[in-house]
Amino acid sequence: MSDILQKLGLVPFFIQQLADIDLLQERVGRVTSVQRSRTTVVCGSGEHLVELSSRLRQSAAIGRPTVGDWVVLDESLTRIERVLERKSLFKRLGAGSSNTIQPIAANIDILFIVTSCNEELKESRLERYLALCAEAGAMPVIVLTKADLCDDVDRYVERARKAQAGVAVETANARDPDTLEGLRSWINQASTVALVGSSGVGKSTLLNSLAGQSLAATGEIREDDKKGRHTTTHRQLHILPSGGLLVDVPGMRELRVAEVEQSIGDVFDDIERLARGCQFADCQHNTEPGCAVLRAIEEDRMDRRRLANYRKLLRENAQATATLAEKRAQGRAFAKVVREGKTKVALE
Ligand SMILES: Nc1nc2c(ncn2[C@@H]2O[C@H](COP(=O)(O)OP(=O)(O)OP(=O)(O)O)[C@@H](O)[C@H]2O)c(=O)[nH]1
Ligand SMILES: [Mg+2]
Ligand SMILES: [Zn+2]
Repeated sequence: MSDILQKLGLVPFFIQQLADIDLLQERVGRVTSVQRSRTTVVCGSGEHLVELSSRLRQSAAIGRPTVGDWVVLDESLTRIERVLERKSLFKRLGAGSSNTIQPIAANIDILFIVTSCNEELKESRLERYLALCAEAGAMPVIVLTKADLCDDVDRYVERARKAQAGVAVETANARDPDTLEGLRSWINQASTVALVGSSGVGKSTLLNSLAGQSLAATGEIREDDKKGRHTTTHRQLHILPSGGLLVDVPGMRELRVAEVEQSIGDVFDDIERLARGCQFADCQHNTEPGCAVLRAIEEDRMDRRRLANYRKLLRENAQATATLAEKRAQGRAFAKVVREGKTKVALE
């Protein structure tokens, strides 16, 4: 196998999907960026700017190649013909009213959920990222940057740890490579790590420090509210000189969930365990008598904010899931009308 494919993380899971290995290895590559209609794929023969086959162009966003995907190109290496089955996919419901699932990064092993040791850290946002990470099939690591600007790092670590039982938490000064040993221990030769979090938390700074060179631009944050200025504008897969792959993702403003009920349950396993002790099997932990979750809150064993966020995520998820199902049913009905119309025309 070519050295570059190995560096890009071509592991048996993908190789076994290639029927004709000798032929396909020349045409197989990994998507390193997608900017509007320009998709960049790196193959054994180098980097190629490619188009999508008409079938892929017409497929739903989720089926189109995204950053991190393994793909097969046509013979002229100018068009993506096929997207290999994904090992994992980090996705969210599109911002605004679009109601489409947007893929963010495919085939990632680990998600670095980056937040800072200042007022930027919000437990509810972490819980949301963790639910999406569980759904993606990736391993989460919460990364707390700006530890150098904070004199009470332990308190932030403790808050982050509570977001999900057993979740790994690492602290860092993203600007200082000597403080990144904890993070490096999660990155190995063929693994892909995606960096997600709000603008200005230091994702690109981490990338540059881990790479030992400036691969991405970084930007100052606003002094008044500590928010970033959305310096990174597109997702990009980078190969680290020391091995391993990092996907730098622009700061996310909105992180809507859909079709993640099971994963919400994973993140809030503590609440779901308590709920088994509620008097009513369908207890909403609202005002019901005999509610074990409310009792835990009264006895300070559970955080009121955490319960509120759990319920909020479940509600939001149920609504969005129903809307998506409706949209899909409409799409199917429309396709049927078109199909039947065509048959009729053919018969006439
Ligand atoms: N002192 C200190 N500054 C940091 C740290 N991490 C990031 N910064 C600074 O914070 C600012 C924003 O960093 P970026 O790396 O551009 O943030 P980003 O997460 O990539 O932001 P977007 O690309 O907008 O999503 C820069 O001025 C960094 O130097 C840190 O751990 N300590
Ligand atoms: Mg950035
Ligand atoms: Zn209850």
